[in-house]
Amino acid sequence: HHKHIPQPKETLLLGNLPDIDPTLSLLSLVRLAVIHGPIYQLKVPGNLIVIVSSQELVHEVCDEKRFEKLLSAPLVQVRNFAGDGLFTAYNDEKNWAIAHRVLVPAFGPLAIKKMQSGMMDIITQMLMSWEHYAGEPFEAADQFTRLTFDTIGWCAFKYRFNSFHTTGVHPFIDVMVKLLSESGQRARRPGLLNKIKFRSDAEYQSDITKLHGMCDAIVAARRVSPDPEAHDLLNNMINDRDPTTGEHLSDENIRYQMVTFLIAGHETTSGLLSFTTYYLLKNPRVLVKAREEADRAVHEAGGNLLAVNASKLTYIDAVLKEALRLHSTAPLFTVTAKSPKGEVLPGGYFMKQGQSIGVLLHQLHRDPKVWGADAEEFRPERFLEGTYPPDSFKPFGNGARACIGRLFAIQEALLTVALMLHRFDLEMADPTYDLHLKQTLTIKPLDFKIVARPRFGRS
Ligand code: MNH
Repeated sequence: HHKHIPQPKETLLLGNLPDIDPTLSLLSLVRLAVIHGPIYQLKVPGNLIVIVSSQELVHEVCDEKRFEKLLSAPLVQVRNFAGDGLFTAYNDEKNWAIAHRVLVPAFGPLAIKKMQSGMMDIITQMLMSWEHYAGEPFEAADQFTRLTFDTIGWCAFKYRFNSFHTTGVHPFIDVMVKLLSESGQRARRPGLLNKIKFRSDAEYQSDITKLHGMCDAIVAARRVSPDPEAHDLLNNMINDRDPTTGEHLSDENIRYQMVTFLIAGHETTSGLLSFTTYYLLKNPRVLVKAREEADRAVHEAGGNLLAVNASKLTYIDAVLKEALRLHSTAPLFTVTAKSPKGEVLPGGYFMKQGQSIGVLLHQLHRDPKVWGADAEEFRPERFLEGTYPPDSFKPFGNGARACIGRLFAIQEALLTVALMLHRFDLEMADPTYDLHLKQTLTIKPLDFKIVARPRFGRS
């Protein structure tokens, strides 16, 4: 017989809904894991979710022969504008397999290396804007969001958002952020209510039309004037054939991939850079070592930023991993049992097919059996010292549905951290600041402000 899954006490009408803070559900899920252990279930109206968070259980649900990605409720809403793009496609959708085969090489090491000059272009713009702040505090997450958006726009489709030339944000970004937040809310409302709220539904639909229009215009322009030297993802999507079927991506699917790269590619990386900066400033010992590595890399490149060898930044790489361990900016991914007969997890817990199982990275990455007694400490060396058991570190998700953009993200973050440490002395605007989180689809530090002063005088 199957074992009962721990569950917080339910209320009569709302089930476990009162246990979850809608503005910061991550911390509610973490609190419940501390109380109820590495597996528990929550009943929310119309849904039952199981949350797992030990290496032992996560290793089990990462077995792709038995478990597969399940689109969570907010991701189903994101399909309204990201369609069958890679991130929101169902596992058996034909366009997922085609786009995956076309895009894996486009996100591979050689292609990403070619994007270094594009990345440096935007990083340099950001650092110039920091000089203009001239010692005035600014919000780290705001700067890094401009950076990652502009980088995706420029490296993926040679489009300039020019976020460092305006105080506001580009209409594209505005529409996108609205759509993402509305999707979260729609996921929490019963379907009928979404239709009844005419005003907001009309605005939602018109925002989707605008977003698609902007993407379609970029594709149309590239078709009219091809740019074989662009070395961007748009060229891959227009020109490359699927090696298996020989098919090209359709214009509609290209549009969905563009929306997907903008969603998946900017908030996660900007959150990573924000948390990394926070931890560097909280841990001066780590900052000193990271800066030595950055100075050495710039020196070895003879000051030529395009020649900086990102693959030599091994300590900064460990710093990024350690930041992702403590705060995975995509804090949860969701899987389900593949077999109609369901699966039994270690401990005797039965998971029926279709039952959503959320992997809670925050707790997984602190599993004391894996990370030891100093799991809460920021200590990048742990990633240089040894190896960890399989599926104990999953900030980029799992298997075939894992992040396709991880090399892109890591190279962008490595170069950004190295350059900002090389060029600036940084400090917290408020030395007493303690980490607070802000959650949308992803997490970021809330109200984290820094001060940057050029190390070598104005350049
Ligand atoms: Mn990314 C999938 C985390 C940067 C494009 N990404 C995922 C998943 C996680 C993830 C977790 C799995 C989601 C799931 O199982 O439902 N991604 C990250 C993190 C960073 C990141 C933590 C940065 C740090 N991702 C990027 C960047 C891009 C990108 C940059 C694009 C330029 N990610 C994707 C795409 C997918 C994905 C596309 C979906 C892949 C697939 O299912 O085929």
